Amino acid sequence: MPSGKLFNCQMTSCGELGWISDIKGYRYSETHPNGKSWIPMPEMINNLAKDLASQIGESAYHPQTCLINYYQKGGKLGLHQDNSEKNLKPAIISISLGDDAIFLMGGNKRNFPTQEILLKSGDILILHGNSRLAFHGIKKIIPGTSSLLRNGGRLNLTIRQVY
Ligand code: MD6
Ligand code: FE
Repeated sequence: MPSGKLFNCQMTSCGELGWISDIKGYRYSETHPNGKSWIPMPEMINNLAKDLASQIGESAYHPQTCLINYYQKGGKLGLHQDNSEKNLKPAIISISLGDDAIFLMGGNKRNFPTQEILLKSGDILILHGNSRLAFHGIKKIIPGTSSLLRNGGRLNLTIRQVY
């Protein structure tokens, strides 16, 4: 994180861009910090995202990157707003896999009340329209609630159109 602290989850990306974070801040980059291109976004993820976007009226959606978060026991993600995208209009589409998580859904200001939402493996959550810039986070992971992932934990895929 820009503060120098580490995230309480592991992150990488696939697609033409990837989301990175360091002392200089949060941004999208065409390359991994190791200098290599990100691996391509799997066609199945790309097609699923376009199909979901069209169901919420975003028929021109271009999935440019998928941020991959992996949480193990004790993993969490503080309340944040997804605002590193150059174009803040397109939806962000999230797919949860593996262990259950308690997602916190807030409002458009950090101090607005939050609501807990249980996200289970296979759940899709979309931030769009008025909720696109809502504050949200992961309060906790509930270990041992899914046998999908061989080594346990929770994977979250968030598909984004950046430009
Ligand atoms: C997670 N998700 O579910 C974290 N961001 O692990 C997010 O931060 C998120 O689910 C934007 C849109 C949907 C999300
Ligand atoms: Fe987010």
